[in-house]
Amino acid sequence: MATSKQRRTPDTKFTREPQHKDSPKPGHGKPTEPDHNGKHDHSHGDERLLRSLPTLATSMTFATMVRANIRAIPNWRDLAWLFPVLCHRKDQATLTDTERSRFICAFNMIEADGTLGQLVDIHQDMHMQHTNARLLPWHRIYLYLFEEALHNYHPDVCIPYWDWTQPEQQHFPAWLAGVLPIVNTPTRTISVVRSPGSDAQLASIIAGVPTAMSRTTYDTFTSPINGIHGSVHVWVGGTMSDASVSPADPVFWMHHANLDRLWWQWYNGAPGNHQNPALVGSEALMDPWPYSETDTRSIQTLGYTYV
Ligand SMILES: [Cu+2]
Repeated sequence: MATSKQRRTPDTKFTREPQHKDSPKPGHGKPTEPDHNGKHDHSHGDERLLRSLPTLATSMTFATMVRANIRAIPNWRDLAWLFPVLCHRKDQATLTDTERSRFICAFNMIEADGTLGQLVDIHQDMHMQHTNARLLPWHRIYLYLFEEALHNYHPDVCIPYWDWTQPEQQHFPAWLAGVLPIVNTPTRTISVVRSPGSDAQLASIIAGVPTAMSRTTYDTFTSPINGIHGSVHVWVGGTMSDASVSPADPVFWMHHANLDRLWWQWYNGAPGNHQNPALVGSEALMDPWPYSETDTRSIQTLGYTYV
């Protein structure tokens, strides 16, 4: 049983999953279904979403009730503040105390309903989502599903990003230091622990970001980003340094939101950067979910943006 108490040695951290050239896991070769109206619907009526997050279909939170009856509410269109069209993922350093506690509250709620534990176990499974071109698109869907689960409790909560490219954020976010959840998965109980390295070590890991951002092909961009990604996991240490348990730490989501943000920034940057990962066949399927690489090309279509 892999718990955070059995910490792995650095050589097993984020390097032990095979390259995407390996034969795909059987049973995940289903083609994705066409979207309704050719447009991705990220409302809770999305069948793909309900299949991916069955708890959403069975839970009856305040948010679920309001959503179900929203058309019966007078002037429901004025409720955009409550259910914004795009989730605004903000820099963690800019969050108010209320925004921080609402994020942690929503995190704890999806731990309590079992969704988080299921997501953690899926991350442990081998979906060829690391050390290859699938890292960014696979985790884009993974974060999207996590955020949708948060919305079941707090429709206004979006995943904060930890912008470790900023020198003033090159340390572990202080407001999270005391947040050490115990996460139950269908198979395990994970007690989150950390042992962050020094600020200087983090700064030196991050020093490779500008070079990565200047690359003009997806592969040459994603390769150094992949390395920086893993190094930050190891720098945080403890639970974060072990891919079989890392999503139990809330900072996992904030770290990956920043990677996702950098990818989006790179994609919309210099002409020539608008490259999508060259994934074909089962590689392009973000298993175990029925989303494909093409579903990951627009963050607005997935329902969020970075501010
Ligand atoms: Cu990661």
